[in-house]
Amino acid sequence: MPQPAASTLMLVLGSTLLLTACGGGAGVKYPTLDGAKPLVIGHRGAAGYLPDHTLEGYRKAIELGADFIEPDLVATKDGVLVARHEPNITATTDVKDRPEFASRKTRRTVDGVEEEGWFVTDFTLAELRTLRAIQPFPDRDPAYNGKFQIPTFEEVLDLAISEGARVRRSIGVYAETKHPTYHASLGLKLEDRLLDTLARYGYTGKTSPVILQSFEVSNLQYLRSKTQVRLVQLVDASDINADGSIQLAAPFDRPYDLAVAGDPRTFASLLTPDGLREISTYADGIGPWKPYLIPSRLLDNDQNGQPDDLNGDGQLDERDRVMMAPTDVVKNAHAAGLFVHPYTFRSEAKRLASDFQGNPAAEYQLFYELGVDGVFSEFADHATAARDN
Ligand SMILES: [Ca+2]
Ligand SMILES: [Ca+2]
Ligand SMILES: [Ca+2]
Repeated sequence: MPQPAASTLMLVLGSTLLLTACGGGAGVKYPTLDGAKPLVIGHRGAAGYLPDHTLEGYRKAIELGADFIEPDLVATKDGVLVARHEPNITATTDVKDRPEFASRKTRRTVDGVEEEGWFVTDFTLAELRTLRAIQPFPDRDPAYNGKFQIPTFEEVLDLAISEGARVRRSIGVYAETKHPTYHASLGLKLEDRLLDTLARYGYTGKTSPVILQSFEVSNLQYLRSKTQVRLVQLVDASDINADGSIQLAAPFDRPYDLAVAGDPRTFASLLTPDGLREISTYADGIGPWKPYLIPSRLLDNDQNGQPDDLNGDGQLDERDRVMMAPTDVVKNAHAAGLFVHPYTFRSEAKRLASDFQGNPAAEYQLFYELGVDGVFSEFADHATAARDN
């Protein structure tokens, strides 16, 4: 292995030893913005185990130790906020197998990209209730496909309250406004519906058990003018190149509201010191794709111009990547007063860089040592174990 990979591996091992030496858990002082231990956010619920965005999945995340559950919010035709990763529900529900909705299949343009399928915005809540969720990752357990309904945002809030009381922990709700510009174009703006719902629960302050997140900018600025609940600017990219540099291709190159407005800022420019200071005028934290914090690269040790299949399994995936040195994004974000919650942590061996040798704890340790304030995890049990044990 060349030098960078070897030194990164030593950093991983060193981190593990440091936390172990401190006894883990309560005795550890984490280099977070406020010194508190990092939050574990149950990404889409417990997506590693159960279909995304179901009450059963959120309950499982809480059971596995998540501090927050993470509904993505889209609006129904009759204006109800429900939890789905996308307006397009072709991959996450059994809608394509429902003859009664066959005629609902259509084409819609989301963030400048035309998609075919079934869209939440063409269904009333009552109609959506008849559908059942399915696991969108083909390599994950399909045993629960067809069993669980699509929940409303209110049901998610209620679940956090009732399960929090049951497990005697504060359970927060970390809600994402999905495709705000798309929803506004259909006359189904998300923000006031969201604020009205939160107000009914008394969630209007910085200490409310709620965090709101968006990949767009202007809707966060609007939310900031109306509420003091914590806000997070998500920061996306289209991919990571072989050399570890971030790839920015539309529509994942910049917030879609900025694209529509002709604003030249990219997601990467949001993470410069100036960009972070600008974010701090309307948000409390950032949610960057994790390669912005610690990139990884493919190797070409045999110098044949092609990336090397490090583990020799005939395909190129995360296992063939090596972690690189951390960037200054966490340091600069903290300097701007912003907390940092990177996404997405997934435990499957093929989703872990070679440095971690199939052990998800090693990845969490590396990011916790860097000072992240929370992690979006699809395996909350692994995230909390790496933090607390
Ligand atoms: Ca999300
Ligand atoms: Ca090669
Ligand atoms: Ca491989």
